[in-house]
Amino acid sequence: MDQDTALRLYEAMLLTRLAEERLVKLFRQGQTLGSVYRSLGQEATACATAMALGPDDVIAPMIRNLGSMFVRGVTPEEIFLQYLGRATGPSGGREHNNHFGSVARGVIAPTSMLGALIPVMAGVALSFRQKGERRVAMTWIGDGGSSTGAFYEGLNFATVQNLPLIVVGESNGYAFSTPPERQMAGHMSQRSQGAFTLTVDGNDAAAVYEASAQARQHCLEGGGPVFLVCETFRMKGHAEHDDQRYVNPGLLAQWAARDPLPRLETWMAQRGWRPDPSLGPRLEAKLAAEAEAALEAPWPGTGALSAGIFSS
Ligand SMILES: Cc1ncc(C[n+]2csc(CCOP(=O)(O)OP(=O)(O)O)c2C)c(N)n1
Repeated sequence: MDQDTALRLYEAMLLTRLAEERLVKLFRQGQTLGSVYRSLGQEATACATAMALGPDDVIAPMIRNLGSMFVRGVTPEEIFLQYLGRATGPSGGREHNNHFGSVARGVIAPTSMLGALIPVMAGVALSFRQKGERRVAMTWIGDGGSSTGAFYEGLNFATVQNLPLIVVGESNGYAFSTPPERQMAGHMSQRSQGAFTLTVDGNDAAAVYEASAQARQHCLEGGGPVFLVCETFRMKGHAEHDDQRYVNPGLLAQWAARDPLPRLETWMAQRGWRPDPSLGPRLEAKLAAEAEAALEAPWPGTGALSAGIFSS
């Protein structure tokens, strides 16, 4: 990873953390329409994977991959409007959190149904192969989500068809309150069904970037899909309404010591690369202003109820 990429990656990860912190403030003020889903501690798994893609590649994020959307050019302003349910937000108040896509920026809308995006993205990858385009599709799945039928069907199809699909496995310790040993036999990395599999420290942004670049190359060379398993940890509850009392605090402390942001800073410092010290305060000020502006944005009118709905 070169200096420019490392600095951009650091900025995307910091932006993700600070934007989510701002969302938590809005949640505690009762402003968001639902709960807030954090990717605290998983910013490298979301951002460094997307950062290794080319501009024509397509992603389908899940709930802990807000950072991947920022990498593709989605703005915090859009995210605030969306969480606040405003008319000027990406889904006009019909959905909340990060549930919206942007075809122009190569983002397929996240969906709640765990695993469902894998067959969708296998289809996207199939279209690339049919058109002879050098592009890859990427999506993410949690350890819990890897126990769904859709995960198996999608990855199996991609393997049999030799498709340029990267499935990022987020091995992050819990699915709601269920640890992996209560819902799967063996380790997530054993669920690849013949796809080329890489396992990486998901909190080491440089390692995630290199593995993702390798995965992309593997796809572009016609090697078929890659299952890229990132070892990481969900540092918050399922969402802000969940106080994660079922997680051993010692485990959280162990993983806090592996926080991906300071680790990337150290990795960069070893190469003499340093982010601009004013970056954090600048991002915070911008996010605060954007959140304020989003609070002033209009609500959808009643006419929005029937907009976009087919009736005959
Ligand atoms: C098919 C399906 N089953 C159940 C759910 C309800 N559900 C939403 S999130 C979640 C846990 C997800 O855990 P995991 O995939 O490990 O991701 P994490 O939240 O740990 O990042 C469940 C069971 C769902 N959304 N979709």
